[in-house]
Amino acid sequence: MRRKTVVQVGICLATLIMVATGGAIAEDATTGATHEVTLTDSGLEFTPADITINIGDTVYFYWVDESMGHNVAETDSTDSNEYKQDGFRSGDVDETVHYNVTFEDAGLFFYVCEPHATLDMRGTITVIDPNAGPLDDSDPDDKQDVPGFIGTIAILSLVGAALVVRRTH
Ligand SMILES: [Cu+2]
Repeated sequence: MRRKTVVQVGICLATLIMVATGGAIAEDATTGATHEVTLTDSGLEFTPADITINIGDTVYFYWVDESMGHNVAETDSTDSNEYKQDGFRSGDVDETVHYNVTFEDAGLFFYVCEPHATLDMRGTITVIDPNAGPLDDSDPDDKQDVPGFIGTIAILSLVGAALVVRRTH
């Protein structure tokens, strides 16, 4: 009876570790973090103007009671001042704006403040897929080692449980 309990605990532990590992991987895939972009004191620059985020993350553009009205409008390229058809856009210029955009696709996105585009009031958002692997090759095995290691522990737990089962017979 006691041995049976040990087996059950072993299997439970192995299952828990595997579930926990799977959960951690899933969490990495959709972080859903929010990144704030606001205006500098001059009110004529976005800050941070260039950000890198993960797929599924949200960029929160905001400013409150600015002396001038601003907006956010996606453009085609880093030197375009024209709103890109069907791109993201916060709406008409306003002294106070709270605007969220969630990015579901990897890529490089450009935006301007429409009335101040000619003053170079613009920014970029680089959206990366965290599961596509590292951008550089500095630590290519880093991420794979962790689940591999935990997976090994899970398997060892199962083997241990199986050994206990065998001994009881
Ligand atoms: Cu502006």
